[in-house]
Amino acid sequence: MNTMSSCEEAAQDPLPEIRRPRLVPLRGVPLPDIFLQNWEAVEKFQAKPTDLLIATYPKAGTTWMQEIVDFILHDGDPVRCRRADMQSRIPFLEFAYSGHMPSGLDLLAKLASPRVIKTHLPFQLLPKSFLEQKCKMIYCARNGKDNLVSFYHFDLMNKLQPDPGSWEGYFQRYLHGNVSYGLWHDHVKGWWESKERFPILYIFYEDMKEDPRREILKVMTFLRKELPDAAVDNIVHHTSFQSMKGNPMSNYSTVPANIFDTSVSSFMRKGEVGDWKNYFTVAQDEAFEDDYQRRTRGSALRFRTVL
Ligand code: PPS
Repeated sequence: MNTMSSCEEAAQDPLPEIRRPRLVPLRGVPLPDIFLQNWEAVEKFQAKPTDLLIATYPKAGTTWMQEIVDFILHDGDPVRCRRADMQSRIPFLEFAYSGHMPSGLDLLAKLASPRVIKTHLPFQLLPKSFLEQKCKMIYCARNGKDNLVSFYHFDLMNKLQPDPGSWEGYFQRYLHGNVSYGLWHDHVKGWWESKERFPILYIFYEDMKEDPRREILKVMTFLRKELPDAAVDNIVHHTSFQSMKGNPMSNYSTVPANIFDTSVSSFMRKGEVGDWKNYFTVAQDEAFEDDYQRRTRGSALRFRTVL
């Protein structure tokens, strides 16, 4: 089996300077223009009943959940989970970039079933076949404040996102939904409300931090997978922040340096709950809280911003 990832192959080419994308609204949701070139094919994507979807707003713990799911499906075996990098093991559905990287659809076409698929799409933009095929879906949500801080640092280092500019400017744009994938509140609420009608397991990043084993067991129950305690111990260990940070198959270090500039920030940055306190001013915290109360009024969805 060829274990060299698509990104490693790309990394052997000379590295051109990347022109950062612009955001273009798709049915009112801003997306990087590079993703839209493929949109028609994404929308027509034919899911299979055995596909499992992992959906998140960006920076909400996607990679962590991907690693947990991959470990569960491979019986807690770290060797099988190192077969390829994360982008190849669990492709990113709507990802498209012409600069020597395969699209999510290209990778999915080569993947054997049962496939696990990553998306950041808000529920209303999800290709309909996932619902028609009654695919299982796991949604991972993170409190909006830490999500914002993580997204800001990611946009600083990821050249396939628009330049985030100043912290204050980014803060305001996030609150107005003028960042990739739009308003965080709409995203987390859209998936929350859909879980009554579709097979969606809704998991919180903060719960995973509080008790990873408990949340891993929830995912196993949802996937109808039983494993011995020793395998679950292995999963808890290998999916910890420290383990994943040191694992090139899950820390995105295979992404070329002209795309992820890790001298600015690393993909596995801090992995904490409450880091927002190191960035929010008192005025920003008040503005966030006011906005949050207004936008989530009437919803039973609750987030913890500290543990
Ligand atoms: S992406 O690009 O949207 O797929 O990013 P995503 O994986 O959703 O989010 C990255 C943040 O998740 C943190 N992370 C983890 N935290 C705790 N434990 C584990 N195992 C873990 N793996 C990833 C990662 O550090 C990013 O958060 P920040 O706050 O920036 O550190």
